[in-house]
Amino acid sequence: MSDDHLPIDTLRRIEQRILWLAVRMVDFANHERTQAGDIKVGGHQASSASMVSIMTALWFHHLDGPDRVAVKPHASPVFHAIQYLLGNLDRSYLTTLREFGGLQAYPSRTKDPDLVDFSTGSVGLGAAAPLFAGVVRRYVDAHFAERPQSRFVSILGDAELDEGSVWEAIADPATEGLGNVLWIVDFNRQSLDRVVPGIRIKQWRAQFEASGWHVKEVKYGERLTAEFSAPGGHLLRDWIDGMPNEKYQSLFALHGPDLRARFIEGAPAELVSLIEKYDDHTLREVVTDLGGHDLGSLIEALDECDAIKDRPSVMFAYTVKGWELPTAGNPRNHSALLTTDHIDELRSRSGLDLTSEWDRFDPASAEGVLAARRRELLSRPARTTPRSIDVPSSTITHVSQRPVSTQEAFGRIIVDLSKLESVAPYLVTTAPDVATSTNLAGFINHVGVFHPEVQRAWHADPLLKWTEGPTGQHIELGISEMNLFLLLGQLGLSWDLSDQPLLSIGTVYDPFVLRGLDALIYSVYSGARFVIAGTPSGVTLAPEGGAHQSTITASVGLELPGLTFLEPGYAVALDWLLCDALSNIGTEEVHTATSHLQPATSERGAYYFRLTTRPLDQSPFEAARQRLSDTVLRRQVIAGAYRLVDAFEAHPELAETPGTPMVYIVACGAVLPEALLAAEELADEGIAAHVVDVTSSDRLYAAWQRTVRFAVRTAATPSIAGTLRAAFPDRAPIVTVHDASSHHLAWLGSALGVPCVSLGVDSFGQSGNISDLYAVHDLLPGSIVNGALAALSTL
Ligand SMILES: Cc1ncc(C[n+]2csc(CCOP(=O)(O)OP(=O)(O)O)c2C)c(N)n1
Ligand SMILES: [Mg+2]
Repeated sequence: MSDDHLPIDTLRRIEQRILWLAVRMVDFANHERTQAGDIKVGGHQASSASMVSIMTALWFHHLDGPDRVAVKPHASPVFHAIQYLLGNLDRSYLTTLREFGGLQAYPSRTKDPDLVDFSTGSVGLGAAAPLFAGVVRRYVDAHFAERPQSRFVSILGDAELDEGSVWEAIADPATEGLGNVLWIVDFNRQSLDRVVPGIRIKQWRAQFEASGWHVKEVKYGERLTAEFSAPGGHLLRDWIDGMPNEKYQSLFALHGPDLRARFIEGAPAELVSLIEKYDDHTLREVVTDLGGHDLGSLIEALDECDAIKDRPSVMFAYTVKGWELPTAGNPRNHSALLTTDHIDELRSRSGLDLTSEWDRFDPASAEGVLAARRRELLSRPARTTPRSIDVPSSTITHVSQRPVSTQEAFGRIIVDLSKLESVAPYLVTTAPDVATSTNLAGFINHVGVFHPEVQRAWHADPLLKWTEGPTGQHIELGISEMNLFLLLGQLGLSWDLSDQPLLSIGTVYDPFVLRGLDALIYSVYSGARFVIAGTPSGVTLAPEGGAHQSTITASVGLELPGLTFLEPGYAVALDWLLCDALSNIGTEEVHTATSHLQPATSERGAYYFRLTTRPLDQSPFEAARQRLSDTVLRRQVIAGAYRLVDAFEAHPELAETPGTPMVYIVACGAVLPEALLAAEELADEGIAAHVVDVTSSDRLYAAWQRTVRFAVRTAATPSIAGTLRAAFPDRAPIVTVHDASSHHLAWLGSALGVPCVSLGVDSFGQSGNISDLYAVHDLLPGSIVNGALAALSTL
């Protein structure tokens, strides 16, 4: 599009107003809202200023309603200023930046009052998220009716490119060929601490191009470009291009002869005489004319990237951090705040005074008319009816007579679900190169692997049909666990970003949950709903050794908000829990204007199943089913714990002996057989040991915390939560046993108000067999018996 058709002057006035509002929001929060002695509020005026032109071009010209954008964390004030000018944010919010209940420091999908598409904050993750949203949209379009065309845009800081997550994302074949993805790098050559040394664009360009991206540089503004074409202009170009970043940035703080003197330091005589034609003022205007602040150049470049339909585009928009502010280009400007004098000066330069400083544009002005038009064009229809996917409450109809591991059962349950008409279309799995070794092969055989084009199979494997094409329902990734959690996060937001609920399931070796942890946190913080299975886990995968054994993952699962942690040991318990989780994920809530402001409970988010390859004899669970009935047992399994063995039912003689000591053995997952054997040994000693299988420490802990918090808030005596009471009806000491950190279940003693001995894995593992390693970590029945005796002795 040519400049003639653009309302450039109107856009410039809008750009100036956005700059003002963004800077003033931070200023108000720091200088007017805070009291002396308060903790510093902070905010980023310079980082915001850097992005003002790019974001003006996007929201006031380029974007359409279906487009989705991730905004660099430190440009949050710019985003909210734009939403305010468009009429999507109430004026009262402008003075609430970083205030409790106000505008968030960094854009948040779940906490900001205006509609944020992607949360950002941990640099390099929000930046990559739109690429994975593009992967999800490609999948949704291939499997369901095509959605209105969206562009997935990321506007990121240049220092975000230091994060490996960015490069992992663009290198994965699953993200190839997405013509609707655009990244705009705010290329201000500054990070938090410094002006970044060296000219890195060549390296970055090569890396993006090697990954199949279209690269566009918007380096100079129209003014400077024109000067380059004038006679001798190549000298000017070579001189600026070859100048170190630090020197170039320092020009922004200089004026008059000082700027000229710095600019020509070390310059050839021809250049010095060439620039004599500019007076000092013009020289400054010319040499600081960067493309990332030239709306015409930006809009032209955006159109050029749009025209590239077969691959993603990245645009390097050269900007200056602190554009139009006295802090421009200063290496220390990251958190610098303008003084009151500077704010006064910017206010009047923006044509405002104290009475009009927070105003929107006059609706009759050209800016007001454009804002109203853009608001209408960018508006999105609100969904009014929830959709739900009908997931059954169980799939297993026949219980295996042979021992079965939870990993094996998991694979079979997913295959069974994929045979159900009501569920099958929505199932999608993904794994970082561990699909076959985490038991997804059966599902893959049944539904195939996703690829935008049908791929020829070169190898026929009778056990695994790796058929790739647009109908496949498994998305295979390279080994990056960061990519796994970024993709799961976007699959888990598909109900919002692609208007399609999905039942998304990922698998990963359990220890490597921690390898992708930041992306997992990012995704659950964003409100994504998915299932992740960490398998195999713990020292139970004994020969694999310490590098593959997980110990703290269970605690991560329990402690992370927005994620429910589950560790069943038996196949039917897993079946019930998985169906329940998928059913929750498949139930869409109606989005109301304020529903995104409600605190997210973990039950609205993601589910983490920690599984094992150790086959367990299923008969103890079947006995509990007989004893309790499916209805009661299912309720208790889902609530987090049930009594697997009732010592008095197993050994009626113990009930008949007055004063029989009683203890609870509390265990999760793979170690249940040792707990059962220990209970038998204790019975031989005349001690009644009930075995409690904890299927979700997370839900038990949440139940305990609910009663405790209620007591704290109402100054009442806490009661024992119903879930805990059902599994632990009597008061007795407990010993906890877990193939994970002993700390994970240690709180149960406090929750029940009884002595507690906790056994678990508190050091790095090593290779061996299960009994070698259980012996080292005191998980064998003999140690559990001793643990029970120790707990009893402290009563
Ligand atoms: C993962 C992570 N590490 C560190 C930070 C702290 N941090 C915030 S901004 C920033 C530098 C960002 O530079 P850039 O992306 O170039 O943005 P600019 O401020 O230049 O606009 C750093 C290190 C963070 N937010 N996230
Ligand atoms: Mg930067």
